Amino acid sequence: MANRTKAQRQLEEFSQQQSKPSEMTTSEGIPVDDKLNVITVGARGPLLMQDHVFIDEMAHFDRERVPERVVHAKGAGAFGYFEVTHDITRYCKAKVFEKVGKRTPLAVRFSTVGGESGSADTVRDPRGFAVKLYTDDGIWDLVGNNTPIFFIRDPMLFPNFIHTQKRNPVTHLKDADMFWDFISLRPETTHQVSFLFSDRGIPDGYRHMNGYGSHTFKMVNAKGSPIYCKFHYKTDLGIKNLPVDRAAQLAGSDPDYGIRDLYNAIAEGRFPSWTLYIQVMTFEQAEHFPFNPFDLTKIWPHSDFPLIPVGKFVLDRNPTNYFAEVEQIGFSPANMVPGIEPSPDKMLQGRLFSYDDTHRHRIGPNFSQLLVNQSKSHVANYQRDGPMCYDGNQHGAPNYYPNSFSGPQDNRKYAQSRYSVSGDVARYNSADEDNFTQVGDYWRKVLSEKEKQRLVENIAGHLKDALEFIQRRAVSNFSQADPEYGRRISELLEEYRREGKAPSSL
Ligand code: HDE
Repeated sequence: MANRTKAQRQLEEFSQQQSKPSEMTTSEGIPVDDKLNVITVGARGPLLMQDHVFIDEMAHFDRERVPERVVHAKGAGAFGYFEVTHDITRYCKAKVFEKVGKRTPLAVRFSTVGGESGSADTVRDPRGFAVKLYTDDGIWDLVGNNTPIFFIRDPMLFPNFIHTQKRNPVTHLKDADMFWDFISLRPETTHQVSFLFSDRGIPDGYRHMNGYGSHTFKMVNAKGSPIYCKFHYKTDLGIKNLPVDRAAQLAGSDPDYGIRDLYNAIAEGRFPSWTLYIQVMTFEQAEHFPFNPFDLTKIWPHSDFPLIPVGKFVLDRNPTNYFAEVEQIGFSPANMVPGIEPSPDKMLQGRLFSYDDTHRHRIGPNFSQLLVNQSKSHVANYQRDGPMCYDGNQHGAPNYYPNSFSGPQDNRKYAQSRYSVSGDVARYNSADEDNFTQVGDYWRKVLSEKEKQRLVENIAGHLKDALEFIQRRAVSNFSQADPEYGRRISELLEEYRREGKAPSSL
């Protein structure tokens, strides 16, 4: 059995590390006499309530699962460090970038988005790429994806958009009408959909894909000068994607392909790494940028805003326990450290509340006390109690502020940069803010002929299952990006129809 992988050998290795098994106890540490037989009245009689060994086990078992994430439920996690390789202190005062060579511990969770916790890793879906940096100034979470853009630009649409990726409430099946109805009604999705159905829509595991903070953020330097920025983390292993047929085969034969690949690579010392870059845009440049620089459906062209290298993310440690360290990890885009601030990007703003809120529901209000979520720098505030408070509850410190008894003090030096805004308070419709220019550029300038062909085949192969009026609306959007793009999809759909594979035959 010499060719078993590290993941397959996990139990053997545990066993080899034990000199002898430890003594079994109940959850309160009381030694257990027999864990194979319940207490009964006579050999065939009923059970007794006094069998605490049995009830302790069963009651805990009944509560073993926390709710899975409403999106990004299936994932893999690992730990490592961020190392600064280039000085960016002229842009940012965050301690994490303080000096070249500085290392900050980090945790990463990769995920698919739409599927449940047991779904296959090799589906066509964006991939989550969330990074938790345990900095000297508390936790900085960069909760990104493997795409520099997103489907929508107004957070109001998010829950409904996600519903279209989930199951039809009647049939409990994924539903092409739901998906393409929404997509075609909201043309701002065209850019991200063109990415999703390209080769990059099915990455080969998690090590061979890039990550992006996606949103526009703000960096502030020690003098208090702000600048807008974007974060890109590019895989040092090079991009690798799975061909559609191989991905489909793996979905059946090895649905945990991504988790396994990451675990074995790290366990065998083949540590994956990513180079972190930033793009920066001054406030003045932002005013003259031809697009809204806070629109998450747009990129900042590298030719105008070149990538500036910053450092490396390295993953060199597997979780020691998946549930404790990956299922219960909680990321939040609201966790920004001094020197990093939100931009007005509506989608980013819309996320700032949602994540901690879902953690309070999913894990519990004291989720930040769990080891994996704990800040490595000190935490001192006036929050107390709540379910599962286990860390000493801030001991004898006063539980109110202000106070005269040396409780923790706030400090104005950490104030965020000031900026002024004006405008009428209203719901602004952003549906038509140039949905197609960048998609057209992508079609004409980025994709090779073979990539174009696979893209239109992937789209038509999925869109064919939607009703014809929805197909037509979707094609019209692709055509507005580039007439050839729409025409080629339309021709393939026509072929499907001729072959009788249109929805009426389903
Ligand atoms: Fe998320 N997203 N999201 N998202 N997201 C969640 O938080 C949400 C968005 C992303 O590995 C949830 O803990 C809103 C963009 C990742 O644990 C939830 C909006 C991007 C992960 C949530 C967005 C992301 C999540 C579900 C729009 C890329 C997994 C469970 C307004 C830039 C993190 C959870 C992990 C998870 C909300 C859009 C990335 C419900 C409201 C854009 C990588 O809170």
